[in-house]
Amino acid sequence: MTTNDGLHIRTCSLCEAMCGLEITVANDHVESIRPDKADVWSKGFICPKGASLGDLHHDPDRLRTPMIRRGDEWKESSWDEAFAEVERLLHPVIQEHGIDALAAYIGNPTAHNMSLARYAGAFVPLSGITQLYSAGTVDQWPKNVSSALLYGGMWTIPVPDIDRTQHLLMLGANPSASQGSLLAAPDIMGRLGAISSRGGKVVVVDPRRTATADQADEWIPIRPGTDAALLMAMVQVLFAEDRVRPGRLSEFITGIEDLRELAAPFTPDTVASTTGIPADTIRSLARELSDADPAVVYGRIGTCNQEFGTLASWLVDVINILTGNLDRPGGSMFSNPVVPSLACLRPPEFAEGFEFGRFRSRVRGAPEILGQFPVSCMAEEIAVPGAGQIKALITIAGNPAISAPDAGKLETALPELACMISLDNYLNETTRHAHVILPGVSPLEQPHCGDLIWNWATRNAAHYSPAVFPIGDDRPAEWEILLKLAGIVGGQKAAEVDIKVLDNLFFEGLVGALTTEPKCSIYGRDSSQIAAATDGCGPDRMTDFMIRIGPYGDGYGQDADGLNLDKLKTQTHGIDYGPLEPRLPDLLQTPSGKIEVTPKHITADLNRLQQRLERKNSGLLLVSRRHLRSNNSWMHNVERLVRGRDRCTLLIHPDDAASAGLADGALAMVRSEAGQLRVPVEVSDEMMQGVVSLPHGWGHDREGTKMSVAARHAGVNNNLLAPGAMVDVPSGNAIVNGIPVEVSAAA
Ligand SMILES: Nc1nc2c(c(=O)[nH]1)N[C@H]1C(S)=C(S)[C@@H](COP(=O)(O)OP(=O)(O)OC[C@H]3O[C@@H](n4cnc5c(=O)[nH]c(N)nc54)[C@H](O)[C@@H]3O)O[C@H]1N2
Ligand SMILES: Nc1nc2c(c(=O)[nH]1)N[C@H]1C(S)=C(S)[C@@H](COP(=O)(O)OP(=O)(O)OC[C@H]3O[C@@H](n4cnc5c(=O)[nH]c(N)nc54)[C@H](O)[C@@H]3O)O[C@H]1N2
Ligand code: SF4
Ligand SMILES: [Mo]
Repeated sequence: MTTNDGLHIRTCSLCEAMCGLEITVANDHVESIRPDKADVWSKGFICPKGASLGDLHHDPDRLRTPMIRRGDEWKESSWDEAFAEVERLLHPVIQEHGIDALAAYIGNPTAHNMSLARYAGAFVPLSGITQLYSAGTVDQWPKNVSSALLYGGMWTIPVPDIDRTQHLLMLGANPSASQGSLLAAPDIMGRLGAISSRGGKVVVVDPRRTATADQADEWIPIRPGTDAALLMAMVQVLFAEDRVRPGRLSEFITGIEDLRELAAPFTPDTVASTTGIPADTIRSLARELSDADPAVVYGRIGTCNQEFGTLASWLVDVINILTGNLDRPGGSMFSNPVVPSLACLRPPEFAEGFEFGRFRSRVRGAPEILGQFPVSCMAEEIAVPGAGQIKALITIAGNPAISAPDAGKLETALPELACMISLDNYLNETTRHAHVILPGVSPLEQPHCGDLIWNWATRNAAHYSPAVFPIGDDRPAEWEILLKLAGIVGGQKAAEVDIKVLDNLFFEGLVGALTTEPKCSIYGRDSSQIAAATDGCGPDRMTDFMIRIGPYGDGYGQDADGLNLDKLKTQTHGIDYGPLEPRLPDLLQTPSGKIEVTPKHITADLNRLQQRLERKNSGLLLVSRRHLRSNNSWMHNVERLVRGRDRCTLLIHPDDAASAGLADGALAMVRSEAGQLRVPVEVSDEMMQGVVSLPHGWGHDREGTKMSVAARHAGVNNNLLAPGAMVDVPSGNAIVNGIPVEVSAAA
């Protein structure tokens, strides 16, 4: 028996559900993964992805050794050689062209990885890197903008309290596949079913009758990209029918009367033909919501990465505010995480409130939003020569070649980089262009303790899991890789970067900053004493610190019974502090200290929405979808998750299929302004007429990758069809839902 053998209790870090697992290891091999019934948070729920973590861990294609590419040749290398190569390639670029010639792209798994989540925030300031791109601008950036302006924090995002609500209006989300997003709640479908069982109602607004819509009490098909028009009309009805009742929060809200005026033109009759939803239906949606007690509106990715992402994201909250459902049990609430996230600390540059467009992108002049340009700018910033051109790129747990719009342009741009470094576990569609790949670890090879995800959990809970398979001393952890990279980018020689020094620098800086934060429990304390009283290093030390200054922490001596990391570690099945409690007005960080319900940056976009109402609906629109057995682009190499029927199909309504001369299973040619691809069709009345759906995250047929299973189930990359210039104006977020396409039979 080796040391890792036995039963391990652990959180699945793949998605926001954060399920507890029982992992049995024998002969250093994962024998079985079962739900942990004693987990205080997930209570025995698990999905097929969690059960396949062993396959992922043992996947022979997963990289464990650094890789260096010279021309078309890849060679395994030692860590020292790999970091020396990073230095060799990166230093001349920075010396010749300055730090602005180096960009970083940060991908989604960062948020689910204990090391990366905590040290991406260290990498950026320590390296001095200025050009930041992320998956966030194809995802939730509109919600970040809305929350920054409404509440004063980009991650101050309220969560629908689904366990206590009597009415849920859900737009652009399909938790039957995603298991919840900006909404952490294991067994979410069971919880939604419980709303109906206790006499409440679930209404789903989606162009596709998803499995979520199927289970719901009502499905309302909507023309993609028009949720803002629907929601604005609901606001109009609330005012017109004297149903606006913000309740307890009234004295903490500014701008309600402005809202009445702004909403006036958007009557249900004016938006009906654009949205495809009859005016009477819109009126009943508003009335039912305002009559239900409590009720909540929730919108997710379909309301974000679309034409009016910010307006729709903002209006979701506006309706919760107007109906008195914000910050109230059964409404839309703010969690109070046991382990607060560093990401939630407001950057000093926004101390006086949020400003946008402080600088512009070089090629298309896109304004910076929350410090980032749209990820769709990245391809042109690499391709177009001139001062400020991106010459080097570091990707951190991201696969933009598949996940970013205008994938065709990025594919031609990436090979032009003088230096590309990827911190990633696979040789895939993106990393095949890298000069050096620094492998991360498998989810079972590092401890886990979530932070940011708990920000939108339906309860205040926490869980710490030790690594199942320790990586040993010969491999650096991902936080160490990030610090090493930060040092090299900062100008140090690879061999001379002292990770310990950088870690202390970052940690002590953090402690110092928080002792000057009036709302923090250690305000005014001696920061060197606090730092000295925190043991260890790396993510564990940071986690201990955040727990202790958090709402349930010991406050470094303030509450002897309070929590710290050691105590949390003894709670093998997690710790649960119960359902969410009201947090307003304390949480507000806006300049006025109130909820500023009509921020100009957002309401200015209503003109664009008004113009949309004048545009006639025509042609087919493409939307994306997810599947329970996929995880964005990167888990298609797990055989048991991809076997069976081909999932990468174009879903199309029978009438649209007939017009295009397509029978079920036929090969279609799909064309957009950005590109074209061939894909088999699946004819189904689950699509509304005029809308087709393709999953995202496929297209594994590229040469030079090392994902043998995925290559056999390649599918197509739907971002070849997404025009990079299509962005939601106030956030810069990509529009990947609602792309005009033509569909015909492939020759
Ligand atoms: N058309 C369309 N495009 C979309 C979307 C859509 O709905 N439609 N959705 C968007 C959304 S919401 C998102 S979040 C993005 C996702 O965009 P990305 O984050 O760019 O893509 P992922 O597919 O998540 O790729 C993750 C990468 O991280 C690597 N990886 C996985 N785990 C780890 C780890 O622990 N450590 C390290 N170092 N690497 C790891 C994988 O090998 C993979 O290369 O895609 C967006 N793009
Ligand atoms: N199994 C699995 N789980 C995942 C992921 C995964 O890839 N696989 N990805 C993770 C990530 S990164 C994210 S961000 C979350 C996303 O989680 P969700 O937001 O639940 O995302 P989807 O499942 O893509 O569902 C989006 C729905 O929006 C609909 N839609 C498209 N356009 C519009 C529109 O204009 N209006 C409206 N009302 N609806 C529209 C689509 O038809 C689709 O049903 O899932 C996470 N969880
Ligand atoms: S739902 Fe599945 S992937 Fe998500 S945390 Fe639970 S087991 Fe993991
Ligand atoms: Mo995402």
